[in-house]
Amino acid sequence: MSKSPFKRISVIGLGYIGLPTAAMFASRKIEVVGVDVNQHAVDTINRGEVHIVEPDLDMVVRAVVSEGYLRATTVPEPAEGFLIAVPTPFKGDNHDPDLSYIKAAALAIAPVLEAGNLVILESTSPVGATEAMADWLAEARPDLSFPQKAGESSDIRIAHCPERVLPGKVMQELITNDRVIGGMTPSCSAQAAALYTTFVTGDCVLASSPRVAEMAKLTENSFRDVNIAFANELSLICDELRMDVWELIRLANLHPRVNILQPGPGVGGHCIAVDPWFIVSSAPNQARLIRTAREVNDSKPNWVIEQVQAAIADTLIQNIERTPSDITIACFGVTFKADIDDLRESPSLAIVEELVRDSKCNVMVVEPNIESLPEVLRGAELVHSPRDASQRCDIALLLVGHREFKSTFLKPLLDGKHVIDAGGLLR
Ligand code: SAJ
Repeated sequence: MSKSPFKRISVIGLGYIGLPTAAMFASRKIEVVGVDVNQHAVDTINRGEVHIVEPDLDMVVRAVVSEGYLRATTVPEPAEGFLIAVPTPFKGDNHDPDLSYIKAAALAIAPVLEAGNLVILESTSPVGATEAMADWLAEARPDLSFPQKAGESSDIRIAHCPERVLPGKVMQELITNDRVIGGMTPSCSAQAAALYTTFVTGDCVLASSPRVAEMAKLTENSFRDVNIAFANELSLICDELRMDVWELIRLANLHPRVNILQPGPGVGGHCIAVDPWFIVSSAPNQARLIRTAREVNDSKPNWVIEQVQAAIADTLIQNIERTPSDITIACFGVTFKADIDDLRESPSLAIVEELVRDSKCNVMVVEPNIESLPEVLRGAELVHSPRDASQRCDIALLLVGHREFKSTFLKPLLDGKHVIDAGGLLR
């Protein structure tokens, strides 16, 4: 870590990445102006509170707002460095990237840009997005020179430095993870590296271009997606061959060069299930494995639902007096991964949603991390006690391995129940 040459920076987009990043710079006594289009987020932050859940973030935001180092606003202000951390969702149904948030952020800061400023794109982006951003800025400010035309002598420096932090460990990984820095010129990279070394203790590694840095981030998440797809495919094969996939993976992983990930109900979150499509969109004819991995992971929730339907049919056959409304299904976990409260893009939530809508059974949701069920699960019952749910259910659908669902505790409770262990909770 070193003393920053930057005295005042601005972070555009105060979400899951932007707010922790803004708070981290502010904690190093740099004046940070946070900008967001969401007035509620701005007001919340200015009260020293947070609108997102991330361990330790609330504490840091409270401190830096009260000390005056972090302030939020809806209107960009001049600064020496700008970091853009806005969403890059899909456009339409085709999985093509939507750069409109990046464009809107670029056009919002353009009027306040001054010669000598650094602009960093942090949003996970398809290859070419940083160059597109540079073009939008140059169009908006013909009075300034940009690296795509002026090279090293440009007034404005531009770089792509993708965020790579794991939700749930953001405040720790922001500091310790290595950073990939892709400047449009060597001095763009050098300036960006100088900014991050304010708090990053990992290495700031320079990429030869923003395009390689963009691709590196997409590659990391695609690597993980392809490996999870391999595990998910094994779970289907094992079901067909009547084997326990968890035992199989444990045995195969004894090999020193094999490290298979875990199958589950599907891949959730907004990163791993999204980013591989950006590669497919850029090189559709080459990215065949990456596309297939996405399809394998996306089809896993339907397979789990089929397992539940088979269990319901089985229960009805065993007792012909019963109807589906006499059957209770307990679903263990609905968040997108273990030990968080985030329901966004959760495959488990999608599974339970369909069961509530179509199964005609009573559905219990056992979820220790949320206080109330979302509207899409209206009709289901939220239960906090795994013991209570286990006693009352006919079918136990195990989805997310929260720490409250330890195998040694759960296994005896579920004795005699019809168990579908999609998340490997009993392994
Ligand atoms: N999952 C499995 N099996 C596994 C591991 C994960 O089914 O063996 C599932 C999880 O249950 C979850 C999904 O995959 O539904 C994604 O979870 P995750 O913990 O693997 O990753 P994310 O989406 O929370 O964060 C990822 C991280 N990327 C990598 O690990 C390569 C993080 O470092 C990135 O910064 C983040 O995406 C991002 O913002 O892109």
